[in-house]
Amino acid sequence: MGSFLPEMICFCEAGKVYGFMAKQRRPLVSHIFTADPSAHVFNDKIYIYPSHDIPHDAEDNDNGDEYRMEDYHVLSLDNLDAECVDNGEALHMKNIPWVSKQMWAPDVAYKNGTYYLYFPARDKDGIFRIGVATSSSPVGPFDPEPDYIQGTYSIDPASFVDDDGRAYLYYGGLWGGQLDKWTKGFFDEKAGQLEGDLDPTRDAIGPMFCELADDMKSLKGEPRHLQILDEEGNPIKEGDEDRRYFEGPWMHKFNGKYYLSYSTGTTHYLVYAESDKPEGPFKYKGRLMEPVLGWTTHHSIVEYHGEWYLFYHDCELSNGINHRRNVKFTKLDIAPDGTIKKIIPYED
Ligand code: FUB
Repeated sequence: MGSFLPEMICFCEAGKVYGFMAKQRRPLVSHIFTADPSAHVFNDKIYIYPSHDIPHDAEDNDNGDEYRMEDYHVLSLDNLDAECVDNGEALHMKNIPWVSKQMWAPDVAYKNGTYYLYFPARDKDGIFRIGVATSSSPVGPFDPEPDYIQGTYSIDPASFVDDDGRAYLYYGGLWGGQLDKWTKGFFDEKAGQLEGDLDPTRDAIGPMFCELADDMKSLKGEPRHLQILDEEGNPIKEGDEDRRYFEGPWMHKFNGKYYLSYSTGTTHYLVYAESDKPEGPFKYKGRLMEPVLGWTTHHSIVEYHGEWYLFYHDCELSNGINHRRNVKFTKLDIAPDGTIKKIIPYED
């Protein structure tokens, strides 16, 4: 990658820390490490809900133990040329009774005057669950529910409120995210799909999907796996690491169709699939971003003033340390049929 450095300095004022002047493909803030950006437009401003990486010197492992996050900060942009504002701590795990550690990638939904922050964390038994916290403000502080959302497990919740007001949760991630430990219908510590466990003929595990109940704090019905099909209509196999679901789901709607995008994990791509319905089945459509610097890749897609943007992260500020990430954005070109022009992160 190039050796450019962001041009703006970071400064503090009245208890708020500001980031860099927003520029495409540059870190939005540098005073903290941030990742997994879920971007939304509320009241004509862009709000970004990232993970907050904690620096340390321990080794990485396949369990994701290096991702030790304890709280969330909400970032905001008044417009795409503005300074990125860190609105301070919005939620800390010390205030959530069921959480033991690892507050991973969050997302937010807005409904009827309330903002709902969905977040994964390990419960007291070390099992990843999804919790919810509420606020009357998009930047929090968020008030957590005392227990996790019953029926949930794994990581990376992405919420989607459709035009008809129905709200959905997409979630799940392999390995450290534990989705591959639930294939028997219960949590099996010994199960998994690390490289040596892959069966190239078996259908890949799809992300979880469920409608949210009217209270937005519980599930309506049973969560189930989404199907992602190839061009011939066959389920993508778990050996197809260039296309199979790994983690980081996102849903956007474009010209009446539903687009599920996600990370392929081991091959480090962002890819997407299309459906006529929020619950799928989804047909694989293509790759939307080539690998970034760092192991993980995790994104969101948002429309702002009639244009579409990809929010994502890489490890530019830490020069490649996997758990010291920084969020960025870039403009997306989407054709009328929904095809997304692939982003090559350090070119074009
Ligand atoms: O930030 C921790 C984990 O790394 C996220 O939950 C995954 O999506 C990956 O980005």
